[in-house]
Amino acid sequence: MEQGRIIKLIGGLYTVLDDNGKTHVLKPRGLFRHEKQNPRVGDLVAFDTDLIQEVITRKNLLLRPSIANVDQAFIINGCVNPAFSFFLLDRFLVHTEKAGIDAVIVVNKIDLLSEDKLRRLRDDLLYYERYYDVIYVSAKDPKSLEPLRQRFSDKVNVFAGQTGSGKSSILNALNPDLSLKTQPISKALGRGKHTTRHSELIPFENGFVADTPGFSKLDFEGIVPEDLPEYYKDFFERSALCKFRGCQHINEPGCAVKKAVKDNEVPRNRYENYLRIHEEISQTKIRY
Ligand SMILES: Nc1nc2c(ncn2[C@@H]2O[C@H](COP(=O)(O)OP(=O)(O)OP(=O)(O)O)[C@@H](O)[C@H]2O)c(=O)[nH]1
Ligand SMILES: [Mg+2]
Ligand SMILES: [Zn+2]
Repeated sequence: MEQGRIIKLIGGLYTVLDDNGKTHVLKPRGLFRHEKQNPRVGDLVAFDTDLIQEVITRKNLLLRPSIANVDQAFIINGCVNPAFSFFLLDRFLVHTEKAGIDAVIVVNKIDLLSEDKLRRLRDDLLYYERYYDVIYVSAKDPKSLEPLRQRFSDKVNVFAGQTGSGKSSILNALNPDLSLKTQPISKALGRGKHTTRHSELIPFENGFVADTPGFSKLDFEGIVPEDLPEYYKDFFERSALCKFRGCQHINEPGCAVKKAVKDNEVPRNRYENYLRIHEEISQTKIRY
C-alpha cells in the first residue's frame, strides 16, 4: 500500500497527494462507518489502486472548517465589508481551542479603514494579543502579507473565517499563480453562496495552506457546554480562583471570571458573547 495526504474532497472523491508529488483520485473503502472516522482533508492515509484503506491516527481535527492534522489556523477577519465581529472571532477561537490548534488572528482589508477606526480596533484587540498573535494586513498590499508568509514555513496552515473576509484574495496575493476564485461579497451573498466551495490544501513554501469556504453561520456541533470554559484561555487561567471546580462562570458564587469582568480585566463584550455561546450550545439537541 502507498501513503499520502488528502488534499481535497469533492462529491465523495478524495484527492490524495503522495510523497512523490503525484495525485490520486480515490474513494474510501466501504467501512468508515462512524462519522468521526471518515477521512478528512488533511488526513494521512494508506491507499491501494483506487481505495483509501486506512486513516493514520490524527494529531488533531478542526471541526469548522473540517480539516485534520492542522499545525496552525489563521482566522481571517474583515474589518469593513464584512465589519469586524468579535462574536464571530470568539466563535472561531472556540473551535481552534477545542482542537488544540495554535490560532493567529488576522485583520484583513485595513486599506478600507480610516486611521481613527483602525486605531480603535487595535485598542480593542490588545486584550487578545496577550493570548494570540494578531496581524494587520491588506490583500491589496502584498508587503503587508510578509509576516503571514514567514509564519507558514513547513506547517499545515488553515485559513478560516467569514465569507468575504478575503481568504482567497490573500492567498492569491501571496502567490498569483494560484488564481483562486474571489468575488465581491455583495455578489456572493446575493447568490447565497460562498465563493470558495471546498476546502483544499495547497502546497505552499515547504508545507500547505488550506483555503476553505467561509461561514455565514458557524455552529458548534461536537462541542458540549460543560467544556466551553476550557476553550477560553483567559477564563481558564482564572478558573483556579473560582470557588467551585468545573465553574461555568454563569451563576456560581465566588466566580473569579465574573469578578474579572466586573473589574474590567476581561472585556464585558467577550464575556457576554461567551454567555450567548454557552446558551446556544446548551439548547442544541444532541444528535446521535
Ligand atoms: N479593499 C480590499 N478588498 C479586499 C481585500 N481582501 C479581499 N478583498 C475583496 O473582498 C472580496 C471577497 O474576497 P474573497 O477573497 O473572495 O473572500 P473569501 O474569504 O475567500 O470568501 P469565501 O470564499 O466566500 O469564504 C473580494 O471582492 C476581494 O477583492 C483587502 O485587503 N482590501
Ligand atoms: Mg474564498
Ligand atoms: Zn467561575
